[in-house]
Amino acid sequence: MLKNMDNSFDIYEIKARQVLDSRGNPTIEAEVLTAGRGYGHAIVPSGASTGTFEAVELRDLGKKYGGKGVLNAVGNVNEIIAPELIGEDSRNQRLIDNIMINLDGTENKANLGANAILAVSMAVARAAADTSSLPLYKYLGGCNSYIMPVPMMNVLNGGKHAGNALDFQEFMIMPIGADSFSDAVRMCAETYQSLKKVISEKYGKDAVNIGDEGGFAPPVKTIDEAFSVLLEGVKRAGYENEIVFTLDSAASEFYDEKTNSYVVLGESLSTDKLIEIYKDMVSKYPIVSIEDPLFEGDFEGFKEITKELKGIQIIGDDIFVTNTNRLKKGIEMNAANALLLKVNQIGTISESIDAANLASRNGYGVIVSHRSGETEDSIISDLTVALNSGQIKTGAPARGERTAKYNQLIRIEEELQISKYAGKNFKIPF
Ligand code: 2PG
Ligand code: MG
Repeated sequence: MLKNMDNSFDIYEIKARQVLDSRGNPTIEAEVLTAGRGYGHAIVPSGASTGTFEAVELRDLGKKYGGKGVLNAVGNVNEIIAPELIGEDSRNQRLIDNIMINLDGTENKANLGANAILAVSMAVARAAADTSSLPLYKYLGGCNSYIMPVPMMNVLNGGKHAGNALDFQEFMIMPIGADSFSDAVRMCAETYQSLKKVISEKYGKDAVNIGDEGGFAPPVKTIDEAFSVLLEGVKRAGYENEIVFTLDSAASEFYDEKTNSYVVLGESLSTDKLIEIYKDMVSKYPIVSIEDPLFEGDFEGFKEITKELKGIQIIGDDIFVTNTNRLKKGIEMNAANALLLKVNQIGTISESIDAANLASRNGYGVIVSHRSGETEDSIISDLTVALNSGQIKTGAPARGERTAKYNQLIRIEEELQISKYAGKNFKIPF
């Protein structure tokens, strides 16, 4: 039975289905229609180097799609979530997210699936924005002025995202010297092309194959080798003074719990030794930021490295998992000084915004981020502008699922006419 539809923002219909992500694995798409014919849809991304404390992605197991199907999550939307939300005012994002959280009843959304809940949460925001005739970033942001983010573009892939021997997962470029966001995209795209040439000359044609996030995955082994290739690419493009580097070690992936050490290139390293390597790295290369330098459980180590690498942005991804409780602990301890924000780590738009606000209020930077398994959905582009986060990480300037985000930001910049690009005089926000 349909509840009464009092106004045009009331949710009239919710529908989910199974579609594919950029790695060819199934994921969930939701559509929401309001009584006023506002429409929103959203597709959920999926990680590979996932944090242990992330909200749970519900998978079907069994034979189909190697167990990765999401038909149970789809069923949860269509049969459990939809009947509860129909008739609710789509502008009540927090209420709607709370209804789903309560329906699920677990701490980590394991029951209905964070993927099921997030698909609806995002599609509701879009449907409400559409009913308001507002672009999503304005609907969510409600600000008078907006900042266009500096992109962190992942151009060299390693770790779980590539088949090479590089232990560190992402080597990214940040065009802080660009004049605008679209200029930043141009500089990164040119650098990407010159890096391709450098790699092909150095390692042969078959070394320009790419990893999951569109960056190259050449057979570099050492960190120095990776940075020297990267530097050469940047130099050839002519952006030595405009582009700086940022790294995502994703250290949980090469941490060995049994020996409490990090296995890099087959060598076992203590936490102190690894911190020394980072120190050496930042003294040699123009690195402004390091994500997950240590494994997800090491709050003390994060505190130590944040102190030791003063002036460098230390981003918590797997350690915080966009969860305000874990972030609070980090803030109290001075562990890291920035939050990587991934909507599917926590599972609703309201909780993602809470995490961003908590970070900002405490002087922590916020970097809105994609996942390695992505889709054509570009909601994070609107979100980064809505939050005025000033930084976004969403892969290489190549492959449709990555360029979808950059292209949406180009559109937003054009529409805003007056906006500030966060890269000019980029300062680590603390
Ligand atoms: C990360 C992400 C995105 P994944 O570690 O920051 O780059 O990777 O989605 O595989 O967790
Ligand atoms: Mg990460």
